[in-house]
Amino acid sequence: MNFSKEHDMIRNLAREFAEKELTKEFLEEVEETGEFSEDVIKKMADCGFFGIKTPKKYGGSGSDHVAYVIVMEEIAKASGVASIYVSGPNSLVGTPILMSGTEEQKQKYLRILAKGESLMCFGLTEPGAGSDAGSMTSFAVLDGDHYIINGRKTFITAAPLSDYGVIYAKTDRSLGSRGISAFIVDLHSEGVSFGKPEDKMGLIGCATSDIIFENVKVPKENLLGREGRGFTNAMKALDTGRIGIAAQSIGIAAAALEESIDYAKDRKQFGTSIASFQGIKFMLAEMATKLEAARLLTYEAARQKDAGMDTSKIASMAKYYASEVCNDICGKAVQIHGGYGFIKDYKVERLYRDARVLTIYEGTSQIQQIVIAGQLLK
Ligand code: COS
Repeated sequence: MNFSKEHDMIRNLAREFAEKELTKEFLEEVEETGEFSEDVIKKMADCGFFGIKTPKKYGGSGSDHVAYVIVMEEIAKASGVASIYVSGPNSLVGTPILMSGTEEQKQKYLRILAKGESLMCFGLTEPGAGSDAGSMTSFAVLDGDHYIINGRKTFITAAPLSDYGVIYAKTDRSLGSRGISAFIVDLHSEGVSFGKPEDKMGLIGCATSDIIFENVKVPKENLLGREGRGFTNAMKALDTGRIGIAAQSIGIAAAALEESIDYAKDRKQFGTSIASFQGIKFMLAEMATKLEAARLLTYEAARQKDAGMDTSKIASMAKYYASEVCNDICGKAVQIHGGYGFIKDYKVERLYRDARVLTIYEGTSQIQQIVIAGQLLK
């Protein structure tokens, strides 16, 4: 793949950052404590990783989706959880504000996000509304100068760490998904509380929890976009978000392949390195081929996005394929490592756990298939 000079520079910056900051010792500490240093989050923001495609006038770097994929790939290769912090401000939170925000909202929130001054979360999912996001029951009613929000959001990435959230709620129950609106909510408002952080299988170091809204007063001017356009806003945000998850997938998969090659060359059995066995060679060849195909699809999705094309189908294809392939590659990486792959001293153990959610969050593989088929058949 050919990249511009600017893209090569961005890749080098992300790679150098990962080597310097996301060290083995640091990541072990994250796994042990479940906490990710605020200092490292700030350093990522200082490198410009939180506002990669945010226009310069809103405090971002003014680059493009290819650059975003590059950074996600490189950071995820070192640490899946670190790439979660990159993903939020650039995609699920930044995109809805960039797309639908007023000039004032953009000036305020995009700047905060890009500079890493505050984290923000994306509140769409509810206990009873996961894949069927349009069936949410959170409700917002206009009362004078404020909306009053009631409801519960679930599995919200970074919720307890965030100062603000882009929160979706129905403003008209009779209109189905056309009755959903988006709001920017100050999560320090009275009536907002958080559930217990989930004890997750992977991506440890970024707390995920419920957010509960009990008669939360949100100023009228915090409506994001027009009333009733929230669902479309969320779907468009996911079109961008899914390219980011594809990038995260190829980063994690690339790390698993690299670890497997090194291990296979090093590990001796039956008097020779296991890399000399056909059974291992076949696995490595399959892993590398699938990874390359996933990379091409992911970068093509980013290129189409940068060209202003409708990327709904290709974003879902990239997310679907790259996340499935990543799970396959991480599974094979553990297999190649044998018993060592099952213990925490080896990086592939973490990669295998981190990979698991990739075919689930930001839309399951089955939802991606529905989106792809919907586009094919329309
Ligand atoms: N871009 C713009 N608009 C979109 C869109 C997109 N990618 N996808 C859907 N819409 C619009 C439709 O055009 C339609 O608009 P109108 O009401 O004006 O006609 C509206 O949204 C409803 O679309 P649709 O009928 O297809 O919605 P469904 O309820 O059938 O849901 C799926 C569609 C299943 C694709 C959607 O609910 C989805 O993506 N679910 C997964 C949610 C998810 O990823 N959750 C993870 C949370 S973040 S970790």
